[in-house]
Amino acid sequence: MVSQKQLRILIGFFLAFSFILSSCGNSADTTSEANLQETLQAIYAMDTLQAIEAQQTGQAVQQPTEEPPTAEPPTEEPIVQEPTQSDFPMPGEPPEELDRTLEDSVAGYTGEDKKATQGDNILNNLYERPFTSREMIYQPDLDITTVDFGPSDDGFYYFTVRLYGMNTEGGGLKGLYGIEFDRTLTGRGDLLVTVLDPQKEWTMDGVTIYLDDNRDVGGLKPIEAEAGFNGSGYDTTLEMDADKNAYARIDPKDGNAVQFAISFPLVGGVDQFLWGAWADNGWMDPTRFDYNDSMGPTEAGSPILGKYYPVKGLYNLDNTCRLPFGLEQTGLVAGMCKIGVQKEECKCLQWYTFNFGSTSMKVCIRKKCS
Ligand SMILES: [Ca+2]
Ligand SMILES: [Ca+2]
Ligand SMILES: [Ca+2]
Repeated sequence: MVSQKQLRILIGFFLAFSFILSSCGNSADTTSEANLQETLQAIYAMDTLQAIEAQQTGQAVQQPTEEPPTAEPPTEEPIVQEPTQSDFPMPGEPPEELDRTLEDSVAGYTGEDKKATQGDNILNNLYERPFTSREMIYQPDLDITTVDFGPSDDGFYYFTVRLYGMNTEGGGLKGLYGIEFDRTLTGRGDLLVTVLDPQKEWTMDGVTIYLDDNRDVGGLKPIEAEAGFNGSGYDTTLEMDADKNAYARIDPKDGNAVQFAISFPLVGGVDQFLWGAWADNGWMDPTRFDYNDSMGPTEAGSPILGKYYPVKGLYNLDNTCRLPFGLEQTGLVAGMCKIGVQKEECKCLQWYTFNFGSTSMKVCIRKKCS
């Protein structure tokens, strides 16, 4: 192929030659018209070359995008190794030997009759109302029947919250389920671990840890109703880390039960606390705890036949009283279960010391009561 440079020289030479011929004036056989035609063709050829060059120039501008990427290494950014869930200790199976099993009232026995007969006392923040508002349609996946509890030597407290049945529309457990702790033994809840949409395997997905920075859960008188108290309830959520974490799942042996594994360090360096359970598909709003400080019985209604029946403003809700761990069940602390009070003496058979950071804590994981 003729290069651009060679083509340019040829055309230039042709132009010069044409000019000489046309300027001789003695070309008897060559008409000036023919010379003019040749000159025009040469100019046309030059224009075409310029057009090609212009086009190639344009392509040259675009070429960088078609060139292969430079071999320069990408700028190296410092890699921050964030601990991931896979780095955290995972729960195993709940201990075979439980510390306690809490038995809640069961609205399911009279659910079809659109009522509960016991276990609901809004004045004491105790609920047994797994019913829709006003229509009183029973919700089995919100009716807690029992809660198994036991600490394990893998560093987790295990809870199994058993419900009366699955959701009547599509199955599964559709509520917000939670375990609430009172670690100051005052009736004031101070730690709430909830799960929404529990999965088949242990996971932190859907699990939220609530704290109460300004300690106003329960208002001025925890557990006792103070309708109109305008507090912030559980106002903070805690980001989990390798020590302080919680997992949830559906009990692999019972599709009607949700399980929690809550790490010892999350509960904190305490070996005494009260715990209770929640099932909620109504307000689902821990910033309004205690719920009976947000709404009184007239507005909230009641599942028990009487003056306040039926359930109205506070609905689709069940909870339990609280059982003690590491202390005697006197029934004297607000919120502590008054039924099933343990009168026997208990002795710890096996202690477990759990170290995290510079802190260590001792938990009785096996006891014998006489
Ligand atoms: Ca209850
Ligand atoms: Ca119940
Ligand atoms: Ca209160």
